[in-house]
Amino acid sequence: MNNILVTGAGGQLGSSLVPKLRDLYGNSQVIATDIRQLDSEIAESGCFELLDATDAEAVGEAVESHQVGLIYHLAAILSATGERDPRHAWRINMSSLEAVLEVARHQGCAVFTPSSIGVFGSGTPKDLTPQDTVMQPTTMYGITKLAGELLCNYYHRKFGVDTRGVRYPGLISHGAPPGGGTTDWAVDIFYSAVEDGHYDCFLGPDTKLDMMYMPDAVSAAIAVMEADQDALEHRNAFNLTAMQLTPEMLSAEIQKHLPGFTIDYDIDPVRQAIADSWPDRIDDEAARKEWGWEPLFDIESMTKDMLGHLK
Ligand code: AKB
Repeated sequence: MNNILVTGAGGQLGSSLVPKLRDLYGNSQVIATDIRQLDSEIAESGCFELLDATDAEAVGEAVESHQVGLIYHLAAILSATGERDPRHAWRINMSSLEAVLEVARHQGCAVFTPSSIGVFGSGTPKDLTPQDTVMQPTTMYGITKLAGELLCNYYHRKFGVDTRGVRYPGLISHGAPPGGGTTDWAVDIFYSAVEDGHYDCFLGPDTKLDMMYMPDAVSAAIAVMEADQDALEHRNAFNLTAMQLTPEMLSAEIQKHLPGFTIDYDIDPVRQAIADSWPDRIDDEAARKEWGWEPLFDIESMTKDMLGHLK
């Protein structure tokens, strides 16, 4: 098998995906890359390289020298950070994807690119949001993710590149922290619960969003790339969800384990507006049908596991 290269390996998803890929395919088969030096296990358990994913020449050299056949392109600016500097978000998200796709086209690699529930916006049905529906994102992050889905479809149709991807909901994990997302509250709440017994949430108590526990997100990224090509109709933008959470629901679940835990609300209008523009619950039937997607974790099992790790 050809080797696998991961961009943004030190991020929230990459830091869980790389160890799993190394377990499955071997330490030396998985080349972890990031724009910054990592001092985590990822840098020590296999090959690690500094790589700016917006630099097509550097990506090309890394792919060629390591005989890479599959790129997991995870490097991206998330929704809340993207609103602070939208031009930067556009530049990083689009130029890195373009660089990776061009390299894949010339060197015959498959590409996994995570999209997001951030592609939805005003006019999208909020409950059981269909796979194919109105898409008018209001954030720069959502715009880049939607443009990315279309660009990946284009590279597949026009140049035959094997591009695939999923629309992730908010990801909950106890590894590397998320960096500047709107769904970060669902990670922060656990750390604050364990450290301080209290959390000040930046979204309102009833704000409902799709979420997923990291082990399911990692399995999905691997499963969609291993799926039979011929069975895939949607390729680059599979809706995926595992649970729908509000801050009130998750704090009640945490209180079952930590009865003294309290929550207050200190709403950030920017992130609240982003959350309000996203669906309450997306329909992931296409992923279930086309490549057998099925999450293992729900709110109860995820909360127990998270607290077990953090405590
Ligand atoms: C974010 O909040 O920006 C991300 C996402 C849902 O894509 N976690």
